[in-house]
Amino acid sequence: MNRQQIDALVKKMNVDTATGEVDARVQEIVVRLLGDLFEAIVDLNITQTELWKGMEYIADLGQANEVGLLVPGLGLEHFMDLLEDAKDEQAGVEKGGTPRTIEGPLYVAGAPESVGFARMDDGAESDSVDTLIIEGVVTDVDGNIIPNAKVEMWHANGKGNYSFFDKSQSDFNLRRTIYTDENGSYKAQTTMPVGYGCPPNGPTQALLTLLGRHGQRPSHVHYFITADGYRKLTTQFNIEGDKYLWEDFAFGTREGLVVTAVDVTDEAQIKANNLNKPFKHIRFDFKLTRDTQTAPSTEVDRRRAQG
Ligand code: MBD
Ligand code: FE
Repeated sequence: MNRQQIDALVKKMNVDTATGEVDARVQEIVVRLLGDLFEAIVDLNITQTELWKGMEYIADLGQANEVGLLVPGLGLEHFMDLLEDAKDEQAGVEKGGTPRTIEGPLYVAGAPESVGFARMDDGAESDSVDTLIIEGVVTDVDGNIIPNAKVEMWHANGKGNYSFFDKSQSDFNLRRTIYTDENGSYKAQTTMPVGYGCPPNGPTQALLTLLGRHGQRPSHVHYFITADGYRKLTTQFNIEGDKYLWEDFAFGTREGLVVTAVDVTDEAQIKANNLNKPFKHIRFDFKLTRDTQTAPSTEVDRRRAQG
């Protein structure tokens, strides 16, 4: 069967059979994807057994709640970011903004809110994991400070696990919303994250393994930055020195999003931060692009956990 015959068949079965109201967009996408799939089945000689193994895989993926993990794992989420970058360029969005990168599957809405400063960790790892101070400013692309910007942060613990998904952690551990103060600054006291690894016995890792791939991410911290008059920024920083920094299975690491965690041993600085041991320090500033009539929306409507 050639593509023309395939398209005719898909149309006969899924367009001509419509007896109710049609969602034109859904129809357009389904018809296209079915045509592409049928064509791939022909080209690759995909057997009935292979088809059903694939369908069973999708079922398993949903049941394991790993759809949001496979999407970045296959590079689909990063691919969408690259397309958005190109759209921004085309639309003449101002240059110099902090790069976007993937949201990933582990955001939870409803984290505790504060202004200027938050402690993110519940103290459970105070003795086993380095303390980390993260601070920075939110500005426009010209460096003008943006007070009252909403800085949402989330990251893993010292085992690479995220609260809510890891029920051994307290509610909202390592998740906070900090509004920038009158100087456009935010500051967080937390613990050093360790890179995430896909559940070793889950369907995502099973497929990655068949592709000869690992399922590891470097140590990172996620952000949503929201401010009136600016475009919502979804991004993260990745920490220099991690073995997987440029081998992220989810392709989230980007130029401009790599930070160094600096060791601070100076007693005065330890005291100034109300700490009792050396800590690590990361500075991460944000430059937001102005929202305009022509700027593409950066809001993504997707299912997210509510804590
Ligand atoms: C993560 O922490 C993450 O950020 C992504 C993209 C995928 C899996 C776990
Ligand atoms: Fe993550």
